[in-house]
Amino acid sequence: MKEGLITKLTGGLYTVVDENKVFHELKARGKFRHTNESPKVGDHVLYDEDFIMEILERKNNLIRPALSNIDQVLLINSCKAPDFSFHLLDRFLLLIEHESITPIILITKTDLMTPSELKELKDKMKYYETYYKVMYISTKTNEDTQEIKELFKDKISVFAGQTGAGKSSLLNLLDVTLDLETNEISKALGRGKHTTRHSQLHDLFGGFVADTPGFSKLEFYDIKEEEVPDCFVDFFELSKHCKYRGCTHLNEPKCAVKTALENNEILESRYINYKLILEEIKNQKPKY
Ligand SMILES: Nc1nc2c(ncn2[C@@H]2O[C@H](COP(=O)(O)OP(=O)(O)O)[C@@H](O)[C@H]2O)c(=O)[nH]1
Ligand SMILES: [Mg+2]
Ligand SMILES: [Zn+2]
Repeated sequence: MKEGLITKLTGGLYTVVDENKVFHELKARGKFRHTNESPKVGDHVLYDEDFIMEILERKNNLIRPALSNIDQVLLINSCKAPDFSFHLLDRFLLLIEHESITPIILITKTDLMTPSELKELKDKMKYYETYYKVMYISTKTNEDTQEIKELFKDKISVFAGQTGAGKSSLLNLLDVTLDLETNEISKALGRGKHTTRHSQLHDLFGGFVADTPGFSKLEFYDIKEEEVPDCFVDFFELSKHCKYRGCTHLNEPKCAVKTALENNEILESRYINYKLILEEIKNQKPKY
């Protein structure tokens, strides 16, 4: 049997690319029909002439969109239109960290901020740069995209971010042949619930990029309350100095996170968002 990567699924037919970049059209073996683990885009699989025989172990597994083995999420946040939100940024980071995927923060539409607004934002974003790669871009001002293109090599990447943040515009700037529709909000919403959109991986800059945005639903149904502290990487690093194991950094004495907050070593907005999100997760009703 040979090994390959699923890049596409249409009408029950899988497209699998092998190590020589040769594409094969394959069906899934019958046994997958009787399990709820059917092959999905992003899976590394073993296959023979016509059939996918085995799914190799996944390092992560997204339900919506259906994608597996994602290496990184390019998290797109616009400066304005929609306005930059630290709350949204922290929500996205939690969701991405929870799936053990590496986030890369890309701040778009820098042309819409005044120099002083942009400086203020960049100063605050320095905090995140301790833990994450942070990059700035405007698709309107012919900026150099080389550094962004280099992110993709040998990786499976997904774009995420609010509608209108500039995901499609950025992808078009990176590769004009993609020719994605931009600013088609009304159209996207009118598409109807029943049309399933399957994701596809595009061969781009030496890696693969998914064409559907990941983490489009910013809900926390899969995240347990006790998982939240570890998904805030900055708090996680400090937590080894908290007196209590499993410290939630709320009311426990001798909490390293709260000490750091008092000493201005962590961003106040980050702690506020942490508390808000934790409260939200505590109060959410189980989904049936
Ligand atoms: N001023 C400015 N507008 C942008 C920039 N990038 C995208 N836009 C605009 O923002 C709107 C939404 O962009 P789009 O790429 O469709 O966002 P998506 O929903 O995240 O895919 C469009 O009208 C774009 O022209 C940018 O860097 N600067
Ligand atoms: Mg788009
Ligand atoms: Zn603590």
